[in-house]
Amino acid sequence: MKNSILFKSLVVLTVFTALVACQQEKKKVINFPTTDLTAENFVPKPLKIIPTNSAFGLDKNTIIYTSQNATGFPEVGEFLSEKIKWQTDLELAVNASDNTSAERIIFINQSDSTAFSSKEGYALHITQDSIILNAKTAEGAFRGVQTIRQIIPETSNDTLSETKMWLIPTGKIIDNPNFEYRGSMLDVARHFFSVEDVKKYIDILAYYKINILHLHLADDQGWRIEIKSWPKLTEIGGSSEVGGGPGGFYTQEEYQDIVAYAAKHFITIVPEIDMPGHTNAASVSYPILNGNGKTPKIYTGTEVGFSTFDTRKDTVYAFIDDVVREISAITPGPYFHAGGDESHVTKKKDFIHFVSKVDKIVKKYGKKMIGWDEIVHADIDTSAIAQFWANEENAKLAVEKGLKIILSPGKKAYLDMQYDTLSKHGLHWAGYIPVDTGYIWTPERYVKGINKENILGVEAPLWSETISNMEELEYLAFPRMIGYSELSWSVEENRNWENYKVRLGNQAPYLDKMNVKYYPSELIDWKKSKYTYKTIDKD
Ligand code: TNX
Repeated sequence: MKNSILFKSLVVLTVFTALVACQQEKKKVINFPTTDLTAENFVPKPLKIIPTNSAFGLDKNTIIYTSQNATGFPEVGEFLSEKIKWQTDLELAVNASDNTSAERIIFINQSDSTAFSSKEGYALHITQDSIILNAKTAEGAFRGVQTIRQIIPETSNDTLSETKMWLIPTGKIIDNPNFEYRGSMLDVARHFFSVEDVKKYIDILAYYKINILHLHLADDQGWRIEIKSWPKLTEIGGSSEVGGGPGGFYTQEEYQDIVAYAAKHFITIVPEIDMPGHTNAASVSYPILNGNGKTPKIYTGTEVGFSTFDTRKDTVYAFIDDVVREISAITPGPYFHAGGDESHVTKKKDFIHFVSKVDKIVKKYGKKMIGWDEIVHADIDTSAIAQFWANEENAKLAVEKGLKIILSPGKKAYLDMQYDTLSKHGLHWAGYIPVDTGYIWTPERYVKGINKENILGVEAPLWSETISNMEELEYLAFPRMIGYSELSWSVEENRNWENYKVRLGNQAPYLDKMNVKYYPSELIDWKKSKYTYKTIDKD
């Protein structure tokens, strides 16, 4: 009896040992180094990070799976695979049917969990075998994918196993944006920027979870979007820019290409036609629109405030109806920006009359009107949004009227302000904005009486009077734009300059690999990387 028990035990032990050996044969136990997920260089900083101190070894056998029937999820998986290839050269299969070789997986899962307070929220659970990204929508999954990209190290560890492994710290991340509108504006009117330039800007914005790109499409010096019913706008109005350069414009197809590219990155394009001031290029093309009593001429200087539409002419509103209709038809986002700033030669009562009428046209085409803070004086209802840039009284009035506010204070958030007196490009009418000044302010408390619930979000405008190519654009936009991403995504308790500046310095490898000529502010200890900026030859 005793013997038989012993025998049985021996058999069980042998089988068990064999099984374990078999398992180990299949899956080698790797001694991962101790990690700390909280010490990673995320920008913007996620809401909650809980480290578990081991590592997920991203290698060539990792497979990406996604919920397959949830809209947009497989595409987000493809996007991640493409970016992992760019970063590591690994070619990871997405939703492969043969999964026998998968030792580690990244699973992008649609989840209706009530824990996600917005459509952009997501949760990441990283263990030694899997990275599970849960999100309610593809948009949330896309934001989570940026977080994964940010924690893939620059170099692989080649000693732990026979395959190269990029070690990702394990733990949990729960994340959700602080503001729903997190934007940048690009002025393509003062100087024109090509579709390729705009796409590169979108690539970088998306990496930092920005979700709005506002395009300033018309100003005194140029009209940049084809309007089929008014062809001279681009023929004449598109032919000039500041300093006398060749200008340019987007055909409707090119604009749609930008919109689609932005949509793939879950970025909404906000088109702006600035009016009734800043309209010289439109009036040169069609002098009947002009209301300043002078003969319009092509303008390549940088003064503001001299132009206006004739606000009492029916033709002007027929024109605006066509422009808003054509642009709205090719803009899937909910907003149309109608400008409204610095209309110094429009009488106040005419301005009020004009903005109220334009608001109705914008609504007729299914969009919400955004305007610079001056629009608050018009008779508009609470669906309009005021973009605060200079006048606090206007912003307060907007809040009293029940409008939401986009914060773009010139002194803090204007990307075209110089860093200091030595800056190569930029203006300084609102002051100098070194990298710390641009980051150290609290949108939630910037204007007394304007609280979190009144604020739709933060936008950093890049006006282009002093910049005419990508290198110059990058000099002003980066690194400051990265700080605005944190100011708009991360909650106040998670924002801290001393902590941020270290994470910012560690963005250098990404920016270098993206060939971004950022301003190497001396306030930041920039991490050395193996990539250096390459000048791109333009013909
Ligand atoms: C003010 S901000 C402007 C722009 C200029 C910018 C230069 C705003 C609504 N108007 O027309 O380009 O300053 O910083």
